[in-house]
Amino acid sequence: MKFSTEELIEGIRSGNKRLIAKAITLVESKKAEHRTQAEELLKEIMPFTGNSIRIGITGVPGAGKSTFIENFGRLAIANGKKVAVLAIDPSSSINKGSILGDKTRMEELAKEENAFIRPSPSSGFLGGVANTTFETMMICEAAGYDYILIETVGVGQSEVLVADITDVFLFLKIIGGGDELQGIKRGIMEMVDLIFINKVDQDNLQKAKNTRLELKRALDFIPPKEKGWKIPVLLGSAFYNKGLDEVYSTIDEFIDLKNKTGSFNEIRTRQAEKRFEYWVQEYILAMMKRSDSVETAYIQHKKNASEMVSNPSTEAKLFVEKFLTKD
Ligand SMILES: Nc1nc2c(ncn2[C@@H]2O[C@H](COP(=O)(O)OP(=O)(O)OP(=O)(O)O)[C@@H](O)[C@H]2O)c(=O)[nH]1
Ligand SMILES: [Mg+2]
Repeated sequence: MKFSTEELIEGIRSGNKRLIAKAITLVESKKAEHRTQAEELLKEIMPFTGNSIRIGITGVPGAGKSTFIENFGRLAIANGKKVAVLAIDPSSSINKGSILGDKTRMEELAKEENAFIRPSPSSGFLGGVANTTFETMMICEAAGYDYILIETVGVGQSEVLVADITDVFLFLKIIGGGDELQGIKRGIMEMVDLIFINKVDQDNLQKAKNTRLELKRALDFIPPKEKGWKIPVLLGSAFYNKGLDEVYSTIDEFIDLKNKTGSFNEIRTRQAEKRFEYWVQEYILAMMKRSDSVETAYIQHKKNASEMVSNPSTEAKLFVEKFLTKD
């Protein structure tokens, strides 16, 4: 990294987008020397983090997530806020490059001085890049962004990851996509705080209302995630900018409620604990693999596991016990 930690911090604090991007690239790196600098940087910016509203947006491919983010982001900016957009994209290593970059550039939002758009890491975390969206978010907060909007890409795993680092989880639904397909499974519904039925116009308004009714009935069977919060189902159009102001004010209400009950901080505490656990595993493995004999053993045990010489859990235990002895 040709920039010093001080230069990067100065850049972040002064809102220099080029240096913000450099800092993000640094925390995304798994190289040992980069990790050392990344931790230095994260330590220094810590006092300036925590002040944003973190929003996760999910929905099937084509539901309108990027379109929603573009227009919702512009609405927030019109309200005097600064907006950062991130994406979690476990499939990007397969698709070569980010979906945000390829499909929807969020051209209008990208023009805004008070917007920062970061496409997903160039190779998905499943391919070995660390899962660093949380750390990226810290950098954006230190740079003064008030709203962090995170688009999930790909179904399943990325949703859990996003729900684990956000304050609000928004589900974008389109009419007639088939409930199963759209994740109306208990799993997803239990993560959701707010539902927006998208692509609603005069022609399908009645259908949208019926869908809302069905959703509300389904939600009655799901234990509330947040005490005192009945998951709102809103209708509108991300593309034609309809109903987004209602989403905006509903999110405000939700955050107010969470602050009143104390769950806002409680949940963030638990999320930070999870991040700690994640990084303990990352660092233990990284440090162990620094030695050649450990690396060799790791490869051997992994091979044994993959060839089913013995159970993967057995191989994992054998590997760890070789280097970490009990007291
Ligand atoms: N008619 C109509 N079209 C919309 C609306 N919102 C989004 N679209 C269109 O739906 C298509 C998909 O929108 P995206 O915003 O790219 O959807 P996405 O959920 O981000 O898709 P992926 O990133 O591929 O998962 C685009 O052609 C949008 O213009 C809407 O409210 N009404
Ligand atoms: Mg998209």
